[in-house]
Amino acid sequence: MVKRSIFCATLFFFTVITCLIVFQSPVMAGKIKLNYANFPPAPTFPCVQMERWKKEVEKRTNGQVMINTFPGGTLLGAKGMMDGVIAGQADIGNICMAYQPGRFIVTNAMSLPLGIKNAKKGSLALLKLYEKYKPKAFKDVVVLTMFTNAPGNVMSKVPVRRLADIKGLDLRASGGAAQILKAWGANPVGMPMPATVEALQKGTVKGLFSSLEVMKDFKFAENCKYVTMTETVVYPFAVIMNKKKWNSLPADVKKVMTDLKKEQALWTGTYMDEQIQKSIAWSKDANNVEFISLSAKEKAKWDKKLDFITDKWIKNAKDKGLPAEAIINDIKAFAK
Ligand code: 3IO
Repeated sequence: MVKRSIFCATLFFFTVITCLIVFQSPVMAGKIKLNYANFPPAPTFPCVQMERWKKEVEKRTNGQVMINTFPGGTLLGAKGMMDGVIAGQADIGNICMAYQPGRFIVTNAMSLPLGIKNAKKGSLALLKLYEKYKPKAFKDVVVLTMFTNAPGNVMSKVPVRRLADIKGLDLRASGGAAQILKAWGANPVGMPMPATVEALQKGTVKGLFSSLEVMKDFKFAENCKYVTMTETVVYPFAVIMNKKKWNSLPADVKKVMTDLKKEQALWTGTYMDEQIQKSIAWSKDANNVEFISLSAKEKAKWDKKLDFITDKWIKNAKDKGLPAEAIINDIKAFAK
């Protein structure tokens, strides 16, 4: 009797184990682990969109995929992101293309003064641009999504009401925006966004040029009491994946990520535009920031100074054999 029950128990045990191995292992929770690197701090929009993507992928793959996120440059920093992902130091990474203007010529055309109105339009236009031209710069990675920030404005410790006020002013900008600040007469100081916190505190710069959500997300409103509304140029971002890692993924996981590509661009653009409104309100109400609008006549003067920038990009892109005018016309049409 005892012998028989031991036999039954043993049989039952092995049957359960066999079932687990045969039926469960292909969808065992967290079987595929991916590392996702990001360069700015966790509360900023590139990291908020990262957490949203992580949550959606884990949900839609029924936990088959587990994503470990690394905000704040803890796995890879702003400048080493692209090469780090190509080398496999992280499986996934978020890059700001403006930090390497010469490397992403086609997609960086998004940061020309073309009048893109907001991050939602910018993000969808950027993704379309990428899908149409499939730039060589991305040949060693797989693009999971792309998005832009909202148009840039001047945030400063001193008021900038007219062109004369910006002359010689030390303002932080990312790679691509330096020539815009220079054209206005400012003294551009190049550095990635996370380095700006210390530069403002130490006084190495008197302000910065970027999208306004940073007033709240980086608390720049505590240092910069003036914003001049220039509403000029967005920056393109991309979320990229190591190619070998991508190739190792099962088809159903690849499908989940591919299906998320455009949805994530739209989600991020929408989130960014909403965050701008909250940041403006917080800057005004809690930090007494003055928002300066330029008169139509003054704005026309500022805009005119930037006319040569697109012409210069076209000439350079043509020299590199790119269909430069078509790219510019496409961006304008895609961003409508
Ligand atoms: C950016 C980068 C990291 C976190 C928040 C951000 N908002 C806008 C940017 C883009 C950027 O680096 C820039 O120069 O405006």
